Amino acid sequence: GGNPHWWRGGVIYQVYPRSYQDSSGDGVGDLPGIITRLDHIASLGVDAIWLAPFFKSPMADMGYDVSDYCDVDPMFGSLSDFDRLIERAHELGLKIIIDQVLSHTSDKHAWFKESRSSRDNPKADWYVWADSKPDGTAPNNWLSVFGGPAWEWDSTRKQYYMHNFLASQPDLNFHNAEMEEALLKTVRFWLERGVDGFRLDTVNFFFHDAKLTDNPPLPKDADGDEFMGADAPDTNPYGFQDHLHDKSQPENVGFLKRLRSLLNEYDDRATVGEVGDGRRSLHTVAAYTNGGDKLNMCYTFDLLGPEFSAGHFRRAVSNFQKLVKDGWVCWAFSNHDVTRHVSRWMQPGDDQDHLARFSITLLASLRGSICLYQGEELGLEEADIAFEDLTDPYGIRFWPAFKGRDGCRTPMVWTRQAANGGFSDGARSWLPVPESHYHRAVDQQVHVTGSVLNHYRATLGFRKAHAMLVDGPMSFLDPDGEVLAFVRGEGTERLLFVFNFSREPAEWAVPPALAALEPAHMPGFGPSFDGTRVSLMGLDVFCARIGR
Ligand code: TEU
Repeated sequence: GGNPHWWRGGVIYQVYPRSYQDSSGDGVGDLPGIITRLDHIASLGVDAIWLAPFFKSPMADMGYDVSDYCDVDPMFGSLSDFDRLIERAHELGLKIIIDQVLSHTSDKHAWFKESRSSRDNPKADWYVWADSKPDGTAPNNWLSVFGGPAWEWDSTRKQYYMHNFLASQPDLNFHNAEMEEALLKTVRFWLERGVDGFRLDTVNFFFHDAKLTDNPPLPKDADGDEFMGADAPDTNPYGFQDHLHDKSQPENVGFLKRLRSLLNEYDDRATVGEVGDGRRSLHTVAAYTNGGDKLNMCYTFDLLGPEFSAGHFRRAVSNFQKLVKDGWVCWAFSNHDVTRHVSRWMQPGDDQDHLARFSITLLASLRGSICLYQGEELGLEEADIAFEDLTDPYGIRFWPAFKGRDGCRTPMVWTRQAANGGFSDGARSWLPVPESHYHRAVDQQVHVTGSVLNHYRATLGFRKAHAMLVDGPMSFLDPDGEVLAFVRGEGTERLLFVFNFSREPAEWAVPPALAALEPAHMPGFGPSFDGTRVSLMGLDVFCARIGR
């Protein structure tokens, strides 16, 4: 018997298969390569791995354009490689979560080929087709996240089809029950293969407004729950645009319930949805996770943006607590879509390793599950990629205003002295390994006390050893200020955390109610405590057990 709640408060490690380990020498990572690196992942003390897409795909959006949901792209290996990966991961006590890109397919998917062939084929309604306006223009003003209109003209059907992302990623029509059935069958395929759960891509984009209503211009600063995007220009690195296709349709909830029933036929499976829209994102998380009959948890982009301040974290986390009742959130600071967090948050004069240690200590103290992105355990910074080397269509389109997402997708660095940092022994890796990453390779850190890598292990170990960090309540002690102080846990099991976000030293007075503090040693941090006051350096952390 397993633990049905393994996901709740768990630590998920995201692997980007293209960039983890190449075993074939073609310069692209693959599943057999990942298998050889599972020991590294297990040594971090994480609970699960999220594998970004490895399905058959023309790779127009690096695998987020799937042409066959039930097969592995030959670039990444085979289904039997996948079976071996799951088996080995399970032996090591690691769960495997795979990425399901259900909102859209590739235009090379057999379903779309059929759908676009005529207006009356059996799959004619599986995608979102619409006639032009009488003047020949697109059906409405919806825009694609990746720029331009959300509509593409098809000369065979003489109709437009909708796409929230690239034109080569046509949107599936969730209003079609047969399509939904077919999609759920592909999900079952992976459940049968033994996956422990799913990361659901763009989960708030599944249904579209069937009336195809024009979007009004987005109001600026509409409500206090917006952390990002409120001052968005027409296009920004996070993809928010005026007239963005209206998402979070109410019908989504019904689909998520059907998906949950499917998962409930199997033991201990879980879902984490990606809510990729900053506007009202926490309301969406609440709608999708409260009640225990839809998604297990969601992640948002609230902590994946440029803001790094006590106020921002206090607001984001306490808004979540207000809205998300019995639902659950999964916090992340980095992923394959955003600038790596040390680069996002670094200020002149900051020590990169120290910022990396501060960040994971913060992340590991939060209520919710947490998600790490490969390479952050080495303190890797965003790579600067030359325009000639770009592969991300989103970056190629908006360069130089937005340089795209290649900078966080460069290969893992394993061995300082090896070609391509040990990622590939081929002549050339698909993205270059940045010169500045070599000295952070795993082999350079693994035996060094206090390295970022060992700090990650220690911090995740600390989280695991303190049950209240995994699932206990969280309460903030100050309404504002650059020091973020909170208590985790209740009764006799309580921990106090004090984070100084400022680069200047700070003093924090312990509230009289918190008696008998017993400081916990936090390696890498050096606050002093005289019984009533905590003196912190810039970017310092204090942690203490609270006595009775
Ligand atoms: O991302 C959805 C999403 O919201 C992103 O467009 C995000 O806003 C942007 O990447 C921030 O820079 C998912 C995947 O994570 C992403 O890699 C895919 O490109 C996208 O869906 C389309 O499938």
